[in-house]
Amino acid sequence: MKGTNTLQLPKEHVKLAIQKEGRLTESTLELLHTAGLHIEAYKQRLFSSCRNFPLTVLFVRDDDIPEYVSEGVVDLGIVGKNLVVETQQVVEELLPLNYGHCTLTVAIPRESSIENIQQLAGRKIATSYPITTKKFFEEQNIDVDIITISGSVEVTPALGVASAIVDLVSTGSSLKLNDLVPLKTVLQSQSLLIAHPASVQDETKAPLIDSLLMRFRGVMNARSFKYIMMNAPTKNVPAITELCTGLRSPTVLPTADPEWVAVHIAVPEDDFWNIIEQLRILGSQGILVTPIEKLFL
Ligand code: PRT
Ligand code: ZN
Repeated sequence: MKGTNTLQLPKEHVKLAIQKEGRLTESTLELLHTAGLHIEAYKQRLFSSCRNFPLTVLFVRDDDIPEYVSEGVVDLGIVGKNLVVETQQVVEELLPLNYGHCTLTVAIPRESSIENIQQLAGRKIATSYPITTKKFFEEQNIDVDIITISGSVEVTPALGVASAIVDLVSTGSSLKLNDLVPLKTVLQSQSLLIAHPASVQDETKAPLIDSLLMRFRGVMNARSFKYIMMNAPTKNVPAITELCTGLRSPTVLPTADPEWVAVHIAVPEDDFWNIIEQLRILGSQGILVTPIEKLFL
């Protein structure tokens, strides 16, 4: 699109597949909503159009998302990395979305005499992730007998079906409940935005995908920073500036008292408490913390 046509919306929509009902659904819908994408009510529907962006959202089972994306049925998908790896579909991983965190883990009964994965050689391993599990043990040169189970993998050791399992773990309470303990991590997973490789090259779709990426990054950056306003002794501004990593220097504003300034900074959520402590040591007062709605770096 050029010149006077730039306001004209492209006819083609970008299609995004998300999980219809499950662990990723709520966070995914929240991400879309916070990114300013208004999706119509979806409960009974296969797909829904976005009111204010040329985007159509498809609601499907998460297992089908990697294949839909690799086949180009949809341009984009949001799905756990665990399924991207397991399904071995060719997709582009555009952006980790920082929710749906879990680990694919080898776990054994608490009472088991097994102490390391080498001792699993020749044993039966139950999993819903046979491909990832096979690859993992092959890479370690350990010959195991993999049994594919579609659900409730964690009960198989108690039933005598397997000596160990490979399953997703987040809080670990399911392992505990079944008297299992983790032995080794196979894969760290979180939800990912994935794309059909040709869609990111397509001249109509690529700018729309870029625009969605920019919005998602804006939401994610905002979540990982907090905005802090405070009064600080003027003499400590250099030390306060040093504390502030990641984003550009703090904004420093004069106050009626030349010995004091007002300082505004964005600090990373991960380091937030440490920075607050340091700011207090540096004599800052009236520290006001606010969430950031969107942040474009
Ligand atoms: O119906 P559909 O096929 O769409 O959904 P599903 O039932 O196959 O998937 P769902 O909704 O259970 O999970 C969707 C995605 O969430 C997974 O593919 C992972 O990427 C991610 N995820 C994050 C998890 C977990 N955490 C998780 N804990 N998926 C499954 N679990 C299981 C775990 O295996 C255990 O059985 O949840 C149970 C509780 O785990 P703990 O460790 O919290 O006790
Ligand atoms: Zn599934």
